[in-house]
Amino acid sequence: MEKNSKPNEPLVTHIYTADPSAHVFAGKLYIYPSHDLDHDEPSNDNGDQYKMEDYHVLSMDDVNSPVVDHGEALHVKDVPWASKQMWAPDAAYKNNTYYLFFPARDKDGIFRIGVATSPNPAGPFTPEENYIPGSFSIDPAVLVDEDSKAYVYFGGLWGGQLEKWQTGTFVPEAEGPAPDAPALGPRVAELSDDMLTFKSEPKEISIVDEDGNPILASDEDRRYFEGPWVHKYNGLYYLSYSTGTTHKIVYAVSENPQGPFVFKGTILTPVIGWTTHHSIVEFNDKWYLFYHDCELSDGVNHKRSVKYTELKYNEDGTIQTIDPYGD
Ligand code: FUB
Repeated sequence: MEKNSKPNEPLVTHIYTADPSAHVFAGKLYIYPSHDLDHDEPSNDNGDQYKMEDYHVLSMDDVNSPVVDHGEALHVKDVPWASKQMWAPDAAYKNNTYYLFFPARDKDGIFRIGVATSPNPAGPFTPEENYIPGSFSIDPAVLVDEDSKAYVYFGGLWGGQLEKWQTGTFVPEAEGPAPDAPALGPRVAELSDDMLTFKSEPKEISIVDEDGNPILASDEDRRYFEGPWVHKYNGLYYLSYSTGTTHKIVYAVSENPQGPFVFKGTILTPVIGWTTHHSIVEFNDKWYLFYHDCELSDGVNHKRSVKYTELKYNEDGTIQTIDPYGD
């Protein structure tokens, strides 16, 4: 049991945590983070330093309550298809079951997305034998819509391998699009009713500017990099994501869960550390941004800590930009 949580402070300090996916389940806040390992090995652009092996689920009765670490919820050694790198997960509730969606490298080193289930939001979770057929890349985020349809959004550049799937198959040497070509978008797939497979092949999401022109690959302040999250506000779908190399969380809006999404602006300015990754959740009539940074580890990129802060909308539905170190 940790001390009471406070905005912009690590939720827990006994382990490093990152990539928080926050949900309200059974009236409580549950956070599904990555569990960063405390090692001192070198870093590279392939993300080999992110060598996470398991997941811990955190929960809070309220945003000012102590945070409970429910212990190990799933370990890579128990996932028959996975070899390493249990990266950013998400969770969903449907069919009286909690589903943990997670990426990991398969035995050939290719990132895939798996599912594990539990009757309890804190796990432990039992993994399926194989990854979701047709899945690839990283950072799954699941939206269960008001009509009960469920969508999984995913994809990440560089270590996340998204650019290697441009032809529909894995091409190890493939690079991203030319600077003046449309940027790669995240992928979306509707999930089957049992949440274990894709209903159809994943589609690429288009992100456009206010004039309807695709955001270009060279536009690193706005183009998609990794870490998608979709939430609904006033009937609109908000797709937020990391811009990677420019270290922002930005967002785009659509009337359709599968897009196209129109770019709107910045939610979170850069945090301490290379990666930025977030989720957005409504709890007790307020909205919260969960994010991570590397303040606790003095800037070590692979030793991150999950934090939260309140998120506010303007009258027109746009989101107010958050500076995590402002007053
Ligand atoms: O935690 C490993 C990777 O770092 C995640 O999958 C990315 O979103 C980035 O946060």
